[in-house]
Amino acid sequence: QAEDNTLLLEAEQFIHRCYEELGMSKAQQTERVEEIRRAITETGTYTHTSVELEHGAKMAWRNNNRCIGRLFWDTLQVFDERGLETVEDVLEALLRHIDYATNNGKIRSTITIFLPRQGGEDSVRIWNHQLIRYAGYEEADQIIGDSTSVAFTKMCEKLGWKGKRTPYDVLPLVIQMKGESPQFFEIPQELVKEVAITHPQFEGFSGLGIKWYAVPIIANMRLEIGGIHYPMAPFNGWYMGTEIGARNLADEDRYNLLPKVAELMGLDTKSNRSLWKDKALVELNIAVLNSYNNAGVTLVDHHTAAKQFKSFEKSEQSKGREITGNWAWLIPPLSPATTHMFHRPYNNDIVTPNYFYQKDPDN
Ligand code: HEM
Ligand code: NRG
Repeated sequence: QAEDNTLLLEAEQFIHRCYEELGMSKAQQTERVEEIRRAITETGTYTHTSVELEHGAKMAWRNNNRCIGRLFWDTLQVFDERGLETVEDVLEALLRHIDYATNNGKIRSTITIFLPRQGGEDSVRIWNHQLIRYAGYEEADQIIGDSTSVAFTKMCEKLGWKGKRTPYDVLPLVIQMKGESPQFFEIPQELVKEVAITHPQFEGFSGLGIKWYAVPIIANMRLEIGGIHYPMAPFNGWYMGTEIGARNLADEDRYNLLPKVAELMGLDTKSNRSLWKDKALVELNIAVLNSYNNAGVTLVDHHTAAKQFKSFEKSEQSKGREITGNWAWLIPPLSPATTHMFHRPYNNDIVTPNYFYQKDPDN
């Protein structure tokens, strides 16, 4: 009963905000809230209309404090796949998402929403962190591939998947329907767009054999709208260059490529004061920006992204909405003080709808 009451309160608050933003009347709001009240009394829950689902997913993006890409919140393409109940249909919808979002490089911000949690139980869960992600293998003295994927890669192998053991093996999709064991499915290669990283001046760069995938599709976050939880709602925009060039490829515990890049540039790696890491970092990021551009794959540099975020701040202010943000996540990992975000504070309060971390599914 107490839980029902929280759900109703959350629903009410969401309906009013959502309908108000969409220019719907007070009468429509009251009528919908009454309908939801009855549904919750009778069934313990309620079902979003497609309009509520679509706008709720957009609000959730707009409310995410860590995202610098929020200017484009209203352009999100929402696929409503709440009707799917078999693993085959779910797989098909995921592949459709990858294909639609990739759009041969002209990336479209997309979310696919599957069945919500019901009576505290998840009908369908995906185990992947992102739909497309490279495997990581722990060898005796090193890690091959992406260290962030080591645990998940082991789990895939336990299910019977076998990777080629290159540094860039695309992991399979692992889907679990309620009451069933998880199943893995290889993503057809032609759906996975990747970009070989080369440098406009340093020719030796291509010899490093670096690549990255085109579309970051976060799959393990829970979408919460009006008290309803969607544990499976993979979403994507496009990359900001630094995510790849200043973190994925550069972090010592990820692909750790700065020493190799520095060597190729002929830098003095013995002296911290040569700033070899900083120089290598800049060139690695230039390589990422150029390579995605040449490949016709959407990606934004951090200066442009910061400007876009500034426009977002202004446009939210003009709509009378207070913006929230997480300073530590909003500032880019390269030259942070060149962006306006560095020089002002952000209120990190969590507003719903939003995307949240959740526990990995039980296996
Ligand atoms: C975080 C950029 C679209 C939701 C981030 C981060 C960046 C970013 C740079 C920080 C990531 C990190 O440091 O690991 C962008 C860009 C987009 C975009 C350039 C282009 C359109 C989206 C979309 C959604 C979204 C479409 C959801 C509908 C989020 C969320 C986080 C995030 C939930 C936080 C992830 C976490 O907590 O781990 N975004 N984003 N973003 N973004 Fe966006
Ligand atoms: N840093 C992660 C991806 C996090 C989300 N970033 C986005 N999201 N751009 C990485 O793989 O590097 N998005 O929805 O576009």
